[in-house]
Amino acid sequence: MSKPLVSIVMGSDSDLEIMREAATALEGFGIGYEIDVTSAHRSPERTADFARHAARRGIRVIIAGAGGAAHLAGVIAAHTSLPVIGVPIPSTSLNGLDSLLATVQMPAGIPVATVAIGKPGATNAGILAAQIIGLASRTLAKKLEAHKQNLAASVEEKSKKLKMTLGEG
Ligand code: RP5
Repeated sequence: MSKPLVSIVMGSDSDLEIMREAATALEGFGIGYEIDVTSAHRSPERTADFARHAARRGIRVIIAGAGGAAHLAGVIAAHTSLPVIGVPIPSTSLNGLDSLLATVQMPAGIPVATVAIGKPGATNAGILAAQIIGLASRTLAKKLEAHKQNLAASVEEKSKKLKMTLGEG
């Protein structure tokens, strides 16, 4: 894989099934990434060290997923000027509403770009990271345009199938 430009981190290995979706999206755009576990609460020093050193290691965007009292993205954003995308993980009995509110409600001055709860959010985190990196890469910008065209084509396809099913085709 190419040099990692995106760092995907998560509060626990139990978040991996969801956070894999961010990795899959990045792979689709040919963007190198690294993936690891670090916790805002269980390993605060490791988390701060990671955030402080990410930029000088060449990382351009950080995607952070956590569940429950989900402070990981916010704590990372406190220690770096890199853009941080937060993915709320539905890992408690509150089904991710807790993680969403904990991740999105940052005080003014420390932004975290928070995406939807769970797998759709993780996918979008990967795409958003690609869009940020794509600002400085014509090749990547073209891949992002193609992605939108593919989405539009898939809707046309669904429309045709629906009409066939309803006997209107
Ligand atoms: C959070 O607590 C993690 O991000 C995870 O979503 C949740 C549960 O972690 P485990 O108890 O499964 O390690 O910090």
